Amino acid sequence: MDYFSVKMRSSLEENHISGHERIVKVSELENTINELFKRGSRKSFDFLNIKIEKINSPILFIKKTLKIKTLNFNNPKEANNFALNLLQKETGINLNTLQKLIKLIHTGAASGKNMRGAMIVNLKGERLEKNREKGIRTTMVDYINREKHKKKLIKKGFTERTLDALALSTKNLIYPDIVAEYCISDEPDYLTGYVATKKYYFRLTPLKEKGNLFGGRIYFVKNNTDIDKLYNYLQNTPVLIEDIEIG
Ligand code: PML
Repeated sequence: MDYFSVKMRSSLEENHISGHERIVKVSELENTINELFKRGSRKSFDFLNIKIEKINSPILFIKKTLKIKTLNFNNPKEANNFALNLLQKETGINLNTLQKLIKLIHTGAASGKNMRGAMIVNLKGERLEKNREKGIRTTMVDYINREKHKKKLIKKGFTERTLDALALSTKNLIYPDIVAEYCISDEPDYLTGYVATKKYYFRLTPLKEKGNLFGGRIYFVKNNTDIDKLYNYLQNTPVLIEDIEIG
């Protein structure tokens, strides 16, 4: 069966406003384009681009996402302490180094601005991304029957952001060299973030302070990770997920 990648991005005065992508069958193209247009035009824009490309490389079909576990805390400090201890256990990186990396995400990791993509950190705590302002973006991932999964998640109190972040982190964590991920949203009122491990997607609330405009992701990778292969996988390998696992 033929699948197409559909990517939308919009901007205003060259500042990014909105971006989203899907992988769909030809029969779903028209609805998807309309949906992405609606999404991209919710806020003022002076540029909106929708790119449609047939996928020619083999698609990796994944049966289930990481298992979702939701944990609530009294404040971001408590949630981040949980995240730090979990990451320390998963990566072996000392707490002090982890704390510094996480602080960067909360305060603007690209010279005081948000990085566009994720930071890559090896198990010695060293940053490996090719460009520290841009970072790396995971793309080419979606669900089969996205609408069905979206409805299921929303009914259970999750959000569309959960749906997208869960797909992205599932693609990340099935890659053998990625050990864990840390994420907070750059949306100032979206306080739920997550730590993903090989098995779980730990949703942590609140992981950031209300009103904070900063956000981003850190991918923790093994020390001998081949960076070119990692970039190629994250950006170019199409992944379709069949089902969602709620713990
Ligand atoms: C969740 O609700 O599960 C956390 C989603 C984090 C979204 C990060 C983003 O805005 O991209």
